[in-house]
Amino acid sequence: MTASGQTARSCLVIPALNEAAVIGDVVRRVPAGVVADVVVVDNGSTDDTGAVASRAGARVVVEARRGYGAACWAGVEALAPDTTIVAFLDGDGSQFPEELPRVLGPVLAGEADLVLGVRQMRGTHPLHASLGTRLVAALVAWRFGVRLGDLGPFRAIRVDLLRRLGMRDRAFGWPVEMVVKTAALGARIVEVDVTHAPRQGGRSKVSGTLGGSVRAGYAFLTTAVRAAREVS
Ligand SMILES: Nc1nc2c(ncn2[C@@H]2O[C@H](COP(=O)(O)OP(=O)(O)OP(=O)(O)O)[C@@H](O)[C@H]2O)c(=O)[nH]1
Ligand SMILES: [Mg+2]
Repeated sequence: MTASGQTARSCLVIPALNEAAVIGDVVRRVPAGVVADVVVVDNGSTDDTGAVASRAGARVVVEARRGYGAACWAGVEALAPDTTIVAFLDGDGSQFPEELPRVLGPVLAGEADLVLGVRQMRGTHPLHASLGTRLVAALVAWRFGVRLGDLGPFRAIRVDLLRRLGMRDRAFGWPVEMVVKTAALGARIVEVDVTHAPRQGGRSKVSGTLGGSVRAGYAFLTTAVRAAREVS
């Protein structure tokens, strides 16, 4: 039961594009009994991502439309209708599935509507990779008075809130849109520390390169401005 008296059903969605080298390990590291369902959303990988994830025990959903947000949304649409909380983490092994209880905890306790994992970086992290995040955090603080230390991908949200947000971005602005709209609605955001390691194999699609970071940063900011306008 959650603090609100509702029976909680937590599920995990993992977007994955060509992560065959690591996705099996990520799925196997999800602690037993913490989530009712692990959904890996494969966007037409050209490697064995789907088969590896399935062998590791995940339910694999295929989404033809490319994009991080398209994959996350397809995962949400594939959840059982009685799912109350959905968590997200990446399929590249950067986050630690063992830390899922920490990320789910404040939502389960009825203390948060959205929990954001604040990345505690292991190893070097290029400055350019956090530029977009910093700009969006500044916008959210200025516009909605909500101070955030990070906008990382490891997070958990109440499904009823997520459905109210009217999520539109289907690419890398998706996580930003979620945070900005949640802040704009005045819903409760709680931050918890999570470990963040370099990807454990495979190739970067987003922020691993300078060009990728600039593109992601630009997408973050335009999404944030649009989301803020849409809700307020
Ligand atoms: N389904 C789907 N997943 C994607 C897509 N692009 C990226 N991903 C996944 O989204 C997650 C984040 O992408 P990454 O390439 O790790 O981006 P990043 O974390 O900014 O960069 P790294 O420094 O390489 O870790 C990974 O699990 C990818 O497999 C996509 O178009 N569709
Ligand atoms: Mg990554």
